[in-house]
Amino acid sequence: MQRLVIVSNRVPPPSGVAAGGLGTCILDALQDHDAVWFGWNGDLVSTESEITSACARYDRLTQITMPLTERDYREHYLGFCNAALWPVHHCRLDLARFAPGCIEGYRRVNLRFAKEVMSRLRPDDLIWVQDYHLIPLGSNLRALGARNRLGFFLHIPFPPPEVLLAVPEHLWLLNALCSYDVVGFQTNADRQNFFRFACGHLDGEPMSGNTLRIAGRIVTAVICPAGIDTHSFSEMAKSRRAAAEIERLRRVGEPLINIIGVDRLDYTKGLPERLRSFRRLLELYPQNRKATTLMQIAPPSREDVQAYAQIRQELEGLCGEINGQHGDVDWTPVRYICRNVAREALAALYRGSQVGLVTPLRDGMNLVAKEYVIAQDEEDPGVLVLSRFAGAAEDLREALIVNPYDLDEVAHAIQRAITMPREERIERHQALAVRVRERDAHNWMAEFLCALDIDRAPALSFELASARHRRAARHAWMAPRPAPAISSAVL
Ligand code: GDG
Repeated sequence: MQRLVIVSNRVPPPSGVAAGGLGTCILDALQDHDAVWFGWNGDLVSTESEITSACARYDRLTQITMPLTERDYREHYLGFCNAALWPVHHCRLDLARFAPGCIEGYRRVNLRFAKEVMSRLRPDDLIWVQDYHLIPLGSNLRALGARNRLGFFLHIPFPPPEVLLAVPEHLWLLNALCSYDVVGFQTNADRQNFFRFACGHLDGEPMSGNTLRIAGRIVTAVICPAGIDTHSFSEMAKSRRAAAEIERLRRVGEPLINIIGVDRLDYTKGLPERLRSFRRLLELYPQNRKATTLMQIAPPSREDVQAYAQIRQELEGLCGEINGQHGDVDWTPVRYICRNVAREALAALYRGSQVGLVTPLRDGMNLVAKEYVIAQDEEDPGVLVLSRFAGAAEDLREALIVNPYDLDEVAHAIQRAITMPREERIERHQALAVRVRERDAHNWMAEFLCALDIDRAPALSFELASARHRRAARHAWMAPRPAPAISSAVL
């Protein structure tokens, strides 16, 4: 049987406890599929000779993982991936650091991963590489002799070419990206930027619709927005445990109105700007004092990168300032939680909050926006306030779309959300929920694999559509709602 082989930098435990969009999306999408997942296990060793791979089976998923060396972690993970590529892709050239030697670490880890994958590859395996950490993996596999179909998905934005040109060896990197058969992007804007780079700076030649001829090869560029497993998440939000959690919050919490933000602690997520907007809300609409609380959950990530330590300090300073300036003995305006919260609790918090505040300065997609929508009570839903710079804004047009840099605009939007009549909330929520269900994690995977597996695309579409029906049926007894719409792209 043909296998799906996924390769990502980090492989999270299948319990899905890690806070991060890539892990959430893949674990949700793989629920109905046999797959092999390669990647880093999160451990570090001192020397390359200590690296050995381990294989673990969990139901239908096989994970093959390896440690990195401390040097790999410094040069590849922190140095090139997170201090160079991440800021560049999020248009933060001011934060990008191109330390000498780091790109060598990136090449080294990609080659090692490629050799490990190659040693276990079967001729008909479909290979799907994930995200910016592993762009050269495909060309390494080709050089090692792989003839398999190779796909790559970019979870983060593809920046305008003018920005990407700042990366040393950008031509090598982008040529490597073009060695995949299929490259997937979150949004139309990302794909356009990719085409602009490939045609303007490489010798790419656009062909029909979504394909490109480059260096004698054909590359297909598809748009597959990442999503979540909407069934399980909505069940989680409606569970008795969630209801008890919401009840408990109501008892301990003084305010009537809750605003929620959930983000990895990352400078791309616009957290200081969000807090300043909340402070503007209290200044512009003082009736919210003692009536409204912003709960911000921000589990720390990449703490070894300097820019992340700085953003944490800034955020903590701002929380203290706002609470000191506006709080009272019986009211804490900002509740800030700087650690990982259980996914069930998150679902309950979303459901118990009247406003979902998702205001990144730039984001590939943003799954929190989708989780917030799906967790709502359909009869009395909350309102999503969403940054125009999140990939999710391309689809979720019925949210209140804001410019996160404009503090007053965000404050007015929060006030509008708080005072929005119930009929308008229901109308907006219904439209949003349809879109989130259509663009769920299963659809994300189905659309990509259909583009990748050209020979089996019709059969694969049928299998994936059947899996969706089975899943819908499995959940039907718990969810009195009609089964979700099945996108025509899958059928
Ligand atoms: C990348 C792209 C793209 C957060 N805090 C906790 C927690 N989370 C979960 C959320 C959500 C996920 O982490 C975050 O996903 P995002 O999509 O918002 O962001 P990134 O991690 O930056 O993900 C992004 C994504 O990949 C997928 O393609 O959307 O643009 O940057 O699922 O719920 N989960 C738990 N506790 C927390 O405290 N359990």
